[in-house]
Amino acid sequence: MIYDEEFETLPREALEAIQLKRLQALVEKVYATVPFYKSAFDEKGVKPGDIRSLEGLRKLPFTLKQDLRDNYPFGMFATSMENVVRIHASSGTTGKPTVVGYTRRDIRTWAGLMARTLAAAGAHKGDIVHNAYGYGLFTGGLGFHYGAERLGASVIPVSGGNTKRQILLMRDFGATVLTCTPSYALHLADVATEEGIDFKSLKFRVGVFGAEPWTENIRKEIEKQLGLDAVDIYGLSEIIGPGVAVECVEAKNGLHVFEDHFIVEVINLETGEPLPYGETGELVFTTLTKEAFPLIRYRTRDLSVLYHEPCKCGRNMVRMGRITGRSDDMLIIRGVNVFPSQIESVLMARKDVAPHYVLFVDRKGRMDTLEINVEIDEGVFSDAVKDLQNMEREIEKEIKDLLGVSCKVHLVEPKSILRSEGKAQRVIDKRKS
Ligand code: DLL
Repeated sequence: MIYDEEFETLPREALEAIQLKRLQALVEKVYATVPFYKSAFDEKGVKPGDIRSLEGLRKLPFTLKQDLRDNYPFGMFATSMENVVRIHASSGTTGKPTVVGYTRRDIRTWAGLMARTLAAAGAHKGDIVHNAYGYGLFTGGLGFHYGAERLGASVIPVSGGNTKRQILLMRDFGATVLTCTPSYALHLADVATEEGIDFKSLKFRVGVFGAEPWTENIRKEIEKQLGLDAVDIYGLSEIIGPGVAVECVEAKNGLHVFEDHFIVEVINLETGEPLPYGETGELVFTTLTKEAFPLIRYRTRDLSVLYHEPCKCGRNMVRMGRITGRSDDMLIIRGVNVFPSQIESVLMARKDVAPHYVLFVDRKGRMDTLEINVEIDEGVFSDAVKDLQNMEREIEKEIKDLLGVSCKVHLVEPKSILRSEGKAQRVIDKRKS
């Protein structure tokens, strides 16, 4: 179902007219209210009145994560704190948290976008949403919560943790929509099996999974183990939280970006030049309707690709491909650029290992080392050390063939890798500590 038929199916021209009007109002506003933007615009010699077309966006400066840190905590807000009704923050791996604020209208906008998101994923009024995204400073829990209520579904604000009890609640309440990170979805399935419950016998029809990278193979694995349609959702605290882009359940092929609220660009990492449709680069977003914390050309460091071919669901907005990595999670191992997602694709293409792994990167002397712990699939019964060693060598060869780096693979016992209730940590780079 299309929740916001009027906007989600707008012809390109009408959509761009709305974007331009909103962009012009936005630049006026941030120039007048956010000292950071006044000086960034002045430095580039651009005035709000110079933005006469959407192409004019290219004249505007980028905003970097560092700019948010420099203005910690509330320095980027475009309204006085009196109008801010909600604060969220994301911790990140280093330094200060990134702090974001919402006015009352921002919360309404966000709820509307999340209702669209859930509807695109196939949820509707009457559904029971088991919301296992974390509640708190993280935007996942409350973002889904408000969206589900707006849609008219019943939401169970279960948050992360206490997995056994979650299984019980899912079964007894008959939830039909599951919302959590993809890694937690797999963990839920494992725990259900341990509890003697076949996850597939539960009432779930669809799952809306995001907040961390995952791959097509993980999607297949989740769909097989959980017996539901697994849909990808993308978002980040800085832009609004979840609700920036989502796949439709009809096609499950690329995430529709809600372009009446966000302008999306993909840029070349080195030059900062916008790239044409179909080319991979860094995603950059400009928020068009946010009041408390608007952002101009925010560099997300997430890598993806945009395409504009029409989708069979009828939505007209540009689609982005699955996130294939982050510009800052790229590991350089002995000079070779390696994205964890590439290693995951090798592992997940195999039937004999489970979708649970950790990469350890270290330096011995002058040599970078890469070791991979991956759980053996429970269905593989061989205890013969020789068989397991052969499997390890085989995986090492596949990785070497694909990426050109040698590594050491260790098969570990099923369920021995720590499960996360939120975002999974899959890379431990000891060179950084
Ligand atoms: O993760 C918001 C969110 C909540 C999205 C629930 C989806 C579902 P942050 O904690 O600020 O916000 O983290 C944002 O997570 O820049 C990406 O690197 C990553 N990320 C989010 N969704 C996806 C996805 C939320 N579908 C950061 N695929 C982003 C890959 C994702 N990475």
